[in-house]
Order: sequence, then structure tokens, then C-alpha cells
Amino acid sequence: MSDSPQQHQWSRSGRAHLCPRLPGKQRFTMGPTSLDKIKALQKNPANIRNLCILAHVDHGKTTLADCLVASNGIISNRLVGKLRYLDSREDEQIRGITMKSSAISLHYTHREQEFLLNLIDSPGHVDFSSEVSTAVRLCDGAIVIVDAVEGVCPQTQAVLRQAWLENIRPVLVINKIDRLILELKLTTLEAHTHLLKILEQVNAVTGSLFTSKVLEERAEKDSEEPEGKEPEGEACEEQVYDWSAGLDEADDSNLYFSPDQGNVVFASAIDGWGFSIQQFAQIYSDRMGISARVLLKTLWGDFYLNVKAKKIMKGAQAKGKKPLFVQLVLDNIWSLYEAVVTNRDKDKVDKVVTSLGVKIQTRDSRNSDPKVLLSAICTQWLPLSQAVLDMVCERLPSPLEVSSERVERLMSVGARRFDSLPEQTQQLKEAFLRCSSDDGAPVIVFVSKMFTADRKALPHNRQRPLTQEEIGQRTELARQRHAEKMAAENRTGSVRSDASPQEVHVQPEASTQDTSADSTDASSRMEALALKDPAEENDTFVAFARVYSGVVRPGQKVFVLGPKYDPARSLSTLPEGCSALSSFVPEIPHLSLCTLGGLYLLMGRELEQLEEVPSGNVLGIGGLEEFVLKSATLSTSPACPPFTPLNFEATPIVRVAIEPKHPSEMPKLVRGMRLLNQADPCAEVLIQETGEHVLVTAGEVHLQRCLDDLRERFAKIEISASEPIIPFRETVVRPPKVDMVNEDLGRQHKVAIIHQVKEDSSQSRCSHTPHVDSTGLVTLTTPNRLATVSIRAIPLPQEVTCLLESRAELIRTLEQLNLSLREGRALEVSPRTLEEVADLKQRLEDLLQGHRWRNVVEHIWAFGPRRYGPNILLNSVESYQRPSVWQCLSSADRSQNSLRDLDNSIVSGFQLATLSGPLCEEPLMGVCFSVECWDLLAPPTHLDSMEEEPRSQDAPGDSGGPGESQARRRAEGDCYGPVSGQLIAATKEACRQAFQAQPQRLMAAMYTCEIMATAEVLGRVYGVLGKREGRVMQEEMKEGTDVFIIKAILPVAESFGFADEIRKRTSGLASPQLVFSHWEVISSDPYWVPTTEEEYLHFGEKADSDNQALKYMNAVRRRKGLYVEEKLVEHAEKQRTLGKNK
Ligand SMILES: Nc1nc2c(ncn2[C@@H]2O[C@H](COP(=O)(O)OP(=O)(O)OP(=O)(O)O)[C@@H](O)[C@H]2O)c(=O)[nH]1
Ligand SMILES: [Mg+2]
Repeated sequence: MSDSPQQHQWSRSGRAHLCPRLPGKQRFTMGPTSLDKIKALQKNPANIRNLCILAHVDHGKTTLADCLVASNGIISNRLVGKLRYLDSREDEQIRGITMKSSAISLHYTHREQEFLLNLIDSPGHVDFSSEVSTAVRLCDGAIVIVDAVEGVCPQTQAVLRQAWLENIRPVLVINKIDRLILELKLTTLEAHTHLLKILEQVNAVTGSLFTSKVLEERAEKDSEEPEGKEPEGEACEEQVYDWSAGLDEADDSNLYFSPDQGNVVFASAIDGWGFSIQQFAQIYSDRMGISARVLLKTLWGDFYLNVKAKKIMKGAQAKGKKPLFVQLVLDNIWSLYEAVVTNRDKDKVDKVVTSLGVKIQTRDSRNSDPKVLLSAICTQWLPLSQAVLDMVCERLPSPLEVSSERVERLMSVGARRFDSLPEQTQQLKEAFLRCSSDDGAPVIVFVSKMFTADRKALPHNRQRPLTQEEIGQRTELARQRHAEKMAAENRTGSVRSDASPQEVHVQPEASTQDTSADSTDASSRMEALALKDPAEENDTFVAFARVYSGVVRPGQKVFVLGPKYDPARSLSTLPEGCSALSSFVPEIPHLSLCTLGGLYLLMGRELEQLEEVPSGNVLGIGGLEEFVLKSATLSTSPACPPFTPLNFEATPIVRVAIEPKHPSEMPKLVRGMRLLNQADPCAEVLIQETGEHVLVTAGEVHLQRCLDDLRERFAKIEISASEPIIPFRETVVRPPKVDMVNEDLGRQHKVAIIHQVKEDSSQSRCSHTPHVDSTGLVTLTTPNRLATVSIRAIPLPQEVTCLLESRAELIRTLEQLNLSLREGRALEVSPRTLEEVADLKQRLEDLLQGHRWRNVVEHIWAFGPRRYGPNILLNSVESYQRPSVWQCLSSADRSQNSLRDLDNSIVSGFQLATLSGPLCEEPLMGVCFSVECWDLLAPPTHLDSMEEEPRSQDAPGDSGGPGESQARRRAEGDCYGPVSGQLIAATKEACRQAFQAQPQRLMAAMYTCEIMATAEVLGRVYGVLGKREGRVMQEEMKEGTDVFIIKAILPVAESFGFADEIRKRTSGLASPQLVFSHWEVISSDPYWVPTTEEEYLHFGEKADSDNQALKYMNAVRRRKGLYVEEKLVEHAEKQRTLGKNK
């Protein structure tokens, strides 16, 4: 801590220019906002801000949200940080992490103007990053929070990227500054340097995003310019080549976070304070008579105060002076903490309180926890909500400022370009930009997720407090009834003696309560009861949505546009002027008509009923559960395209099989899983071929939440979940040169492999034994002997596999392009997509070098499995020239070659073979199947027609020898079914055999994780990593702290319980985030048995030392109910021993 002149200044409290009081406090007045006010504000889009809070896990999003919620009087200031109001789920409260994004509408007055803030709090845990995507899509701006101690973390980068991809503007809050004071005990100068570093880190991330975008745009521009066109005229003489890449001209001044730009707030959410430079500039300009403009420029820079000369000078660092920011800002805060928390100096605190002009209640000043007093002072002195909300109102855009770039991006799906969309669709861009709520404006709504709400909590089902008038009416009714009853009793003269006088008196009072249920309108109650189906669930789905244009009202009819909906096609079929309001709408694929249910204002845990919602607002919509699965675009115009799908960063990878405890409850489970699928943006629910119900989630924490949801919400039954199903991949590698004891291997190994293939194939169902030559080429003939294929499996270089894996999406687009070309449909492709395809091709060519791979890229037949997987089918058939998969790149290529008949059967066979491999029926990866020969004995058209002819003489199964006549073979053909099917089976089998003719390996999924740990627990972290076969890739110390950052990779198979174990072993100090990273070949051979003498010596006859690959393989086989060889080996050995003894 620096020697603190301001300590003196505070003691000289009369002058107290360093006890800055916040100006204009009077404008910070907010009470609980009435619904009517919010409804009025919803109509003025210029003063609406739709924003979300984004950050790495635990950086303080929900705590900040608490501060903002408290500013509206929804919760008390005392509960800020304790309540975590937006974490409304029980498990969120228990675990202390947010799992679902939730929204709340707040009201704020800024510069005499009233603003409506639709705030969405998002989760920071990597498992829930899909929830972040759903939040970001509905917003125009974001508050990005960074923990002042931890700095930029993996999820900080991820959320900055997401904000960037969605074109929303971020502002920054550097939170937990109190930790720099109390935990790290930094001096003000050190803290200043630390804060500078954090800003640098954040800006570095933004900078790299910006650079990549500019370079991309530049590349796009280049590709659009006609090739070979020379710059003309003078320019040509002056410039020969421009290598600037456009970075110099691009304007990035508004892009970066800088306190003097007004887009950074320094805060401690837990203590309730926060400030921007603007606030302090205002304070000191009042006190010191320096212009606020000058202060704004100099407070965050290398400037210092020359008191004697009464000047602000440059070069604080060089001259060893305290920068202004330290002297005027940080020193004050540090001193306050010192007085209140560290020293508990009552006198000084009193002086500070007086000088700041804040009011402290006695119970706060007497509280044994000094933080209570601190927060009481800070929340009045530098209220965080004010700092943040001022920044939000000033720096974040309103819905009216949506950029046309963002609109085009939202509207252009996949490879399609905006200007290729139909005219009417392009016109909708105007509607987006105007954000108009006129009645004539088309309604455009995007639903980013579906969430469940308790039916009883819906506004129209909620018991609302009765108004005075109603209470009066009801009392009157009850009195009348009572009087009637008394009169009746008097008439009959049967007054019951046991009726106490109290009962009579109590009745009118109780009626306020009672009659609400025991309403006079008994018939309506009966109706309600009749409607209530006992099996009906308590939960209902509400869509989390935003209106981009028009006004929505309950009961309105709109189109639901599925992700595959194509406005171009439907506009040509639909009658002119057709809209969702038309009385008749013909059937169009991916287009359905729905009626909106109730509309709700999202208020965190509560929902409020709305009669209409104008453009530019975030809202909840009921009644869509039948129409929307996870997300959807709604519009009254059929010209509206579906919005681009949400960018999900996480890959769902953890799978479990689920079954009900009681088998009879299966239907409930099925229904529950369907609901879960709808309610979670990224969970996947599927039924495997084995009949298992499988749930795929993004990680362990996500899995836990899904299981809890199933048990308590959606299925409401006891369920049991299997151990996580770990995904594997199967691949082949080059034959090893050394054996397991590092001895050189001769040819003997190869022989063993081929031997094994032969054995396997003799067991196979295929009656026609494949021929395997010594190089691994497998030749197989279809049962009808009309087609023969020869296939060889070759391992792809690792870089190629990685490339294919990372460009899967592009390959899928390429496949679609090829399909439409084959069908003769023209598809407008954006030049960027073509560029990417060309780039992929080029990179493949670069990576596939050498004799073996000569010209292969041109001859790629297909990718698989699912047509975009990381395996290649190669056309090495000399006599067959087929169109290349790259045909979209050159127009010339298209018509030259045509496909041979049955081409598709080969591709399908390959797809099937790559979908599940022979090791344990897991997908293949990194394998190239080269088709070297493909003979068809008769033209298939002939064959097909022939199959219809009646046959009599040949009995099925009577397969003839090779010398038989062709006619006889044809005659056989029909008993095996269509030739295309046979060829598929033969290709599949040949691929499988070819695969087995090579050394096979399993591949394991790997996580990367970043663990932050202090030096004392580092050893234990390594211990846990080592035990679980993790590898440390990098270890570095975070500057200015004693925290180490360890980057490690860990097999997914070993990861379950890893985070918990680490947390336990380090007493909660280290908590890793696991993110799926890549696939890695497990080096051991699952089929390995000792063959050489040394290996026998080393591993023993049974070779029962750990073979990790074998263990994994057998575990998967056992799970899938496949044959596991393990036991057989044990018995075989026993029998042999017995045999010897005989
Ligand atoms: N020291 C300190 N702790 C804080 C501050 N803000 C929040 N915390 C603590 O940090 C922890 C995480 O806070 P949350 O607000 O739940 O963080 P979050 O970003 O919402 O976390 P997720 O939603 O799970 O990503 C809690 O224990 C808070 O009390 C702060 O300004 N200073
Ligand atoms: Mg949170």
C-alpha cells in the first residue's frame, strides 16, 4: 500500500476533495416499477436496451444482476449477492452456479429519460454454453464481466467470440476489485498495472476477432474481383501490389474497451460498488475546477497531478509519479477498505461517512461483520447499478440501431447469399431495420429456447391480492348469504344449539379468503374442475423470444418456419398476398400455422401477463409447445426466412442410457425425455438401435441437471442411468516397425494379421470368401457374381483427419451442393463458401503429398459416415472417371463425366462401413478406402429388367463354379434381390475386411482443461491428473498472483468425477472446466497377443498386463451386447492345459 496522503486528507475532512461525493444522486431514484409503466416503455424502442450478462463461470454475473434487480426495488439491497435472484432453480442455488439463462425487465432513469432494460443473466459454466447462445441471439448488447484476479479465462474468450459472431456490442465490467485489496493485498500502483494488463488481455481477444474478420472480408473482396484485372490508369503506375490486407483502413477505434471510451466499469458486485471514469471525472471537475473533458482524457492514462503548478502532466511512469487514476480513484477506495475492513478504525470511518454524506443505519455500523458497513457506505457512494446502467443506456445500441450486416446474417441460411433470396424476402430487411410496431408491419419473432414454467405460477392462474372494491363486494355477498341462511333457519325454526355465536361472526371476515375459492360463481368453478385433467402436468412450456418487427398479441395467427423452410420455393406455390391471416393456406413443407397463447413479461421468477408486445422487446409466449421443438422463427409473412441456427460452442459428448426403475413406467420416461429434449437447447435424446434410450449432454454437470430435471419435472419417476457411455472411434495405422518390447519386426507380424483376417472372414455370413492379397487389398464379389470390388484401407495422415473433422460443416454444405448439381438444380452459393471449399481442397492437396497420395484429392468419391465424416472413399478405378466432389468449383467439369449406374451403392456401402467398425461398432475415423477395381459383368439396367423374368430351374443356394455360363449367373441374380442392395452389402463387407487387414486401433475422445491452482495444491492436481492418464501440456504462473494455470489433456473415458476429485483434493481451490478437444489414437493394439519369444518373456503367455485399448473395446462390446472374446481365451487356455495333461 502506498503511503497515503489521502489518509491525511480524509482526516482533514473539511476540504475533503478526495472524499468525492457523487453528483446528481437525486436522479438515482427507483422504486418497484409498475407493470403499466413497463408496458408504456415497451412502446418506445429508442429507449429499450436488450442485453445479457456474459462471463466465465463464477466471475459474478448473477451477483451483478442482483445489484441491478435491487435497484428496481424488487429485492432489498441487503440481499444482493446472497439471494442470487435470477438463479431461481433449486439446484442452481445449491450448487451456486447458474444453469439456465433467465430474463428480467428493469426500469431506469438516465438523463431525465426513462429506459426499459431487458436483462438476461446467462450461465458461465462451459456445460451450459448453449444457454449463452440462446441469450445472445435475443440481445443487442452485452455486459462482459471479468474477474479482476482471474483475468481472461477460456469462457471469457468464448463469450466474446459469441458476442462477436452475433454482432452484438459488448461493454466491460472488471469485477471483484475487492479481491485485489483484501486477498492479493496489492498496492494501488500494483493494482493499476494489474488492471491495465487485464484490459490488454481482453482487447487482445477482441483484436484477434477483428483482424480475422477484416482478413476474411479482404479475401472475399479479392475473390469477387474478376481475375487478371489490372488496376487501371494512374493507380496502376503508382501501386504495384497492395499487401496492406485492409487492416490499416478498417476502423477499429470503437471496438476496444477503454475506460476513457466509457465502456468499462470497475466494480465489486459483492460489496455493491462500481464506477466509471466519467463519474470520477465529474466529481473532480466539480471539486478541483478542472474541466471534466480534460479529466476524462487524462484519468486513465499516463498522467499525473502537479499540485504546485496546478497542472496535469504527461509521463507519470517515466517520472515515477502516481498516475491520476491511482491518486484520485484507487487510493480512495483502498483507504476506505483499510479504514472499514482492515483496521476497523471507527473514528476514521465516521469521518469518511460524514465527508461522503452517506447515511448509515446503526444496525449496519454495529454489525460484527465489517463488510456490512462497507457495503452500506459503498452502495450509497458508488452504487454499482448506477454505474453499470448509465453505461448500458449510453453505450449499448437500442433495437432501432440493429446493423444491416446483422440482419443479413440472421436471414441468410447456410451457403445461401442474401442477394439470392427472393425479392419479397429481401424487402423484409427493411422491416427489421425499422423495428416498426405499426399494424401493417409484418410480425417477425425469434424463439431461442423453450423453458418450463409452473402452470400455477402463470399470471392468469395465480391468486392475486383482491382490490378493496372486490373485498367489499365479497363481504357484502357473504353478508347477504348469511342473512338468507339465518332467515331460512328462523323460518324452519331449527336453529342448531351447537352453532356458536363466534362462527357466525367469523364468517364475513373469512369470506375474503373463502369466497375466492368458494366463489359465488360456482358454475365457473365446476367448469375449471371439469377442464382439469388429472393427468395434466403442472408444468407448461413458455417460449423465450424476441419481437423483431410488428406487434404480437395473444391469439394471433403466425407461421412457424422450420429450419429447412425455403421462402423461395413456397412463394412460388402460395397465392399472391398470402399471409398467416389468410383463411386458406395450402400445405407447404416446413411451414405450419399456429396461434399464439398468452404473452408474458419475463420478471425472473415471475411472469406477468401482457396484452400485446411491440417490436424490439424480449418476451415469453405460451401455447407453442406443439409447434416449436427448441427454437423457431415465427412470422406472419411466408417470405420470412428461418433465422440462421444458433451458434453452439459445446459439443454434446457425454451419453448415458436411461431406464425407469419400474419397467412399467417406460411410457412416462419416453414422454419425460421428449419434454427434456424440448426444454434444453443442447441436450440430445435418442433411441439407439439396441432400443436403449440415450441422453447426450455437454458434460457431467449438464448431465446431472438433465437427470434431476427428468426425475423431478418431466418424467416424475425413479430412473436409473448407466455409467456414461464413452464414445470411441476406430481407425487403422501403419504397420508398426517394432514389437511391444521394441524389437524390430520382420514380416511375421503382417502374416499374423492376414491370417487373422482369413479366420474372421470364415466366420462371416458372406458365403463368398473374399480374397485378401498380401498388401491388404480385399476383393469381393456379390452373391450373384455380377459385380466385383477391390478395396484397400489406408490410414490418413493425422493432419488430414483433423482438417476433415474441423470442416465437417463445410463438407456437409459441399455435399448438398453436389446433390443439387446432380439433380440439375442451380443453387446460389455465396463466394465465401466457394472460397472455403477451394481452400479445403488446397489444404488437402498440401497435406496429401508423396507417391502414395498422388492426385488423390481430385479422385475423392465421398466422405463418410453420414457423408461428411472424417473418412474418405477414393476412386482408384482406372476405367471409371466420375465427376469430382469439387465440381462446384469449376463449371467446366460439370458435364464432362457422368456417374456410372450403381455409383450410389458403392457410396452407401462405404457410409455403412464407416458408421460402425469391426472393433466395437463405433464410427471409423481417419481411414481412406481406396476402390481399386470395380467390375460389373452386365449392364445393371439389363439386370433389373431381367429380374422381373420368371425363373424356375435354379434352386437358391446352388451356387455355381466360376466356369459357368453368364446366363446361369444371371439366372441366379434374382434370388439375391436387387443388385444395388448386393453391391452395398459387398462394398460394406469389403471395406470392413480391408480395415481388418491393417493394424487396427481405437481412438479416444480427449478433453482439454485449464486448471487454476495455487502452489500448495499443485502437487495434488498433478497427482489426480497422472492417475487419470492426463497429460500436462503447459504450466504458467499468472502474473501478479501466486496462481498457476495448468493446461492439460485428459481422456473423456477417465474424466468422470475428475472435477469433483480435483476440488476435493485441493479443498475447492482448483476447479477445472473440461472442454472437448480432439480424438487421439490409443497406441496399444486391442488384438495384441504376444508373438515373439521376448514378448512371451516380458508379458507372459496370457498377456494379462494392462491393455487399455482391449479393456475399452471389451467394455463397449459388452455394453452393446456384442460377443466378447475375453472369456473364451481364459477357457481355451484351461482346456489346452487339460489337454496336455491327458
Ligand atoms: N470477492 C468477491 N466475490 C464476488 C464478487 N462478485 C461475486 N462474487 C462471488 O463469486 C461467486 C460467484 O458469483 P456468481 O454471481 O454466482 O457468479 P456467476 O458469474 O453468476 O456464476 P455462474 O452463473 O455459475 O457462471 C459467489 O460466491 C459470489 O459471492 C465480488 O465482487 N467480489
Ligand atoms: Mg450466475
